[in-house]
Amino acid sequence: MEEFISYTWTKVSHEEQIDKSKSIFDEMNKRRSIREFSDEPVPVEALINAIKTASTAPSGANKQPWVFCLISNPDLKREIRLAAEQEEKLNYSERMSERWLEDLKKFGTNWEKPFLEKAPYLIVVFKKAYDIGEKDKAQNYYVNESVGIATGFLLMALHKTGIYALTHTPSPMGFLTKILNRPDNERPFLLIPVGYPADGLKVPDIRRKEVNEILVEYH
Ligand code: IYR
Repeated sequence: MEEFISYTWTKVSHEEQIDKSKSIFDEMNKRRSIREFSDEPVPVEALINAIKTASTAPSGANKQPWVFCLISNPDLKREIRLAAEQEEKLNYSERMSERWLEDLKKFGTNWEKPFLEKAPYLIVVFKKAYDIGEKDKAQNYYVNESVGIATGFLLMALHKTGIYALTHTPSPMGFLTKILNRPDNERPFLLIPVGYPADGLKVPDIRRKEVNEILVEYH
C-alpha cells in the first residue's frame, strides 16, 4: 500500500451540527429549476469556482471522469438551441408517451428552448466513459454515479452563490459532442443553462416529499 498523508479536520459540536444542517436545508429548499432566464451577465469567475467545487466530488478510483464545458459564445448557444429543439420536437410529437406528456403538463414545457440562447452561460457536463492513456484506453469506474455526484455539488455551489440553473436533458444529446468537438471518450451527461431569473418569473407549484415519505430509519 502507498504511504498515506495526514488529514486535518475540524470538530463541530453537536449543537452546531444541528444548526448548520437546518440552515443548509432551509437554503437548499429554496432552490428551484428555472426555465426563463434574463440575459444579465454572470461573473465567469463565480462559475469557474462552482465548477472547481464540482470537481471536489468523490469518484470511482478518484478517476474524476468529468469535463465541464462553459459556453457563452452566442453562435454556439444558437447552434445548441437549434439542435436541441430539433430533437425535442420529435420527443414531444412522437417519442414521449401520453403518460409522460401528462406528467410534464404542470411544468409547462414544450419543444421550444429559448433559454438555451437567453441564459448568459451554458454548462455542458460530459462524462468520460474511459480515459485515453499513452497507448490504450484506461478504464473509469462508476462513471454515472461519480458524474451525478459532481453535478449535485455543482448545482449546490451555484445555488449557494446566488446563480440559478436548469438541469436540461434534451434527448438524445449526441449533437453536443459534435458541436463542442469533444473526443470519442466523452459523452454528454447534462446541459445546464445558468444565469438569473427573467423579470416576473413564475415557477410551477410543486411540493417536496415530506421526510417521512423518503426516510426509513433503522436504529
Ligand atoms: N427533455 C424534455 C422533456 C422533459 C422531461 C422531463 I422527465 C422533465 O422533467 C422535463 C422535461 C424537455 O426538456 O422539455
